[in-house]
Amino acid sequence: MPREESRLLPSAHGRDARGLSLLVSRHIPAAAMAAAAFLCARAAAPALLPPSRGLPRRLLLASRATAAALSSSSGEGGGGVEFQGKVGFLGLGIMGAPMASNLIKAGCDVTVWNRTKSKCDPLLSLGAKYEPSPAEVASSCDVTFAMLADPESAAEVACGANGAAEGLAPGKGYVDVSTVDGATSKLIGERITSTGASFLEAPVSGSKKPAEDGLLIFLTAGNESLYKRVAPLLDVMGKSRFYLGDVGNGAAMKLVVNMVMGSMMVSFSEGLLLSEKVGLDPNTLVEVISQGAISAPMFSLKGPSMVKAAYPTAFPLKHQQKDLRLALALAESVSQSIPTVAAANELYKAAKSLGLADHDFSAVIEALKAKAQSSQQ
Ligand SMILES: *[C@@H]1O[C@H](CO)[C@@H](O)[C@H](O)[C@H]1NC(C)=O
Ligand SMILES: CC(=O)N[C@H]1CO[C@H](CO)[C@@H](O)[C@@H]1O
Repeated sequence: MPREESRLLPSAHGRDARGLSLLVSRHIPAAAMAAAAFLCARAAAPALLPPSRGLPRRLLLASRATAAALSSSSGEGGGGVEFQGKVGFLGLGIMGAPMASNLIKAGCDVTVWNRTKSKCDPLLSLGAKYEPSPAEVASSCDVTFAMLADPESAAEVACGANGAAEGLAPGKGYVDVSTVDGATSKLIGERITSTGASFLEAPVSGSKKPAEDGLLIFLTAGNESLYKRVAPLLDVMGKSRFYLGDVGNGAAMKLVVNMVMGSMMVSFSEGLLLSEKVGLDPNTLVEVISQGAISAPMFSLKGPSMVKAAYPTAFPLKHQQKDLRLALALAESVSQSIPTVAAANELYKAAKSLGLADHDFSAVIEALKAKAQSSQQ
């Protein structure tokens, strides 16, 4: 086996984790990183805890016993979820709301919080409870999930004033399912574990629709016993889960997956344009691809609208470009060449300068069209 390949992930995220933090910090506005670091560092000082409402000891013990019982029996489809504790959910945006709602529908005892309180109402009507701050959710629940939009809000909700860390204590768990960079994830993890609670990084692969359908893919890293304890909850919200080792590895896995996705989309775009140029119907190409070994839901989902030059945003182009940039830096940190990704990155950059940053990343095809036009002139 080629040595370079087998070393890629471990060396990038194990002993050489600093490389990753460095490169990852480039995409986060420096001020935001500093803020996250500040929040987490400041909060690491002994927290000024409001007299904790403390979790009834019995409940803690009960949920531990359940977790222990669970590790031997794997999820049966039937009745309720095999998690008896209370579950907190912070952040009820496009992803968080359907995820929390799936937990409630599965019979979990769920307490929610969102900065905009009205976002909680649909979940309260499904039977969720409400607490006015992340700290209060964390202190009243056994395990708290967080789904925030970006690294800055993930750090703020975990480590800021009235943040989850202020309500955590030994025996409790915090699962961050937001997509953050490895460096922020480590900061959050350190703050959470400083309370004696355990931490799991668990970014998801999949967007709005899979979240609604309970078909997400969890890429987890961090405390393995917490992973086992929350597995039944992950199984309610997702179709598969992976445990990847040290905190930071979930973020890295998501980066590699998104890197592959970015170059696939460019390749697909080139095919659509070429088929049209040589007099084929690009819709037929979409159909042919969907029947073969290279079929992918992404092509079938986005192909028809791409042919019509429509790019309704499911994953913004600027985020795709950012992930390619981070992937290039990651590859550089282990001296791996990724020429296709480098070329794809240039096209996404061109698409951004055409004003397509907030469109779906499939709009990258417009950058190819622009190139074709300028070479005709
Ligand atoms: C996981 O968390 C538990 C509870 O906080 C702790 O006792 C255990 O040492 C942690 N495991 C690891 C590998 O950090
Ligand atoms: C901090 C927080 O949870 N904010 C979320 C509240 O809900 C809106 C939209 O539903 C999200 O966009 C916010 O991120």
